[in-house]
Amino acid sequence: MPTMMPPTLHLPLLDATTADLFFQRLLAEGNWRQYQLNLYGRTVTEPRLIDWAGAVTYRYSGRVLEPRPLSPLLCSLREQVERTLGMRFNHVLINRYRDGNDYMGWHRDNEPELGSDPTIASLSLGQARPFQMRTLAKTDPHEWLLESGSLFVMQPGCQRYWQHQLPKRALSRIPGERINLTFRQVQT
Ligand SMILES: O=C(O)CCC(=O)C(=O)O
Repeated sequence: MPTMMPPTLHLPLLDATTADLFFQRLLAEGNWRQYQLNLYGRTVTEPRLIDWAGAVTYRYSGRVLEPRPLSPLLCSLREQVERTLGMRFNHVLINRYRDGNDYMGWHRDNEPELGSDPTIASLSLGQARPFQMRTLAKTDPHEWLLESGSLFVMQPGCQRYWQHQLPKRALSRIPGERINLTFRQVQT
């Protein structure tokens, strides 16, 4: 068992009706793409769709995310997150998981552009999904259920000493769709 907890915050940000409204509007306005990844010489299709927006270029997972303006909807979400945390973010990466078959495996958000020890604020909309963190020594994971409208904050220390994942789950347990927005501050 891990002997400590990662430095995180988990709080409700939007009520269920507002979260559903934002979810439906983001589904409709997103510029959703499913990418191919080169994994140890094999081409694999990423098990989720992505979109993004931000003021600066962000090199993420082997690709270059060019600057794109935030829509009024994304600006409004960012403002609520920034006001709640008293922090600024200049990039949002948006992941869309169509059901329990879509996932994101163990990783850290440790691209050099994020600085040495970033804070990442993660807003969940739609289907509730478990989210896990484990130490770099791969100890037993801690798990949270990320409900629609909740904000999960990975504070400094999380990307340095911990990995996180959104695990795959049986369709019978996770039949619905989820959108996750991670607000980041990319260094310029
Ligand atoms: O969808 C999630 O909650 C996790 C997203 C994530 O791990 C990431 O964007 O790095």
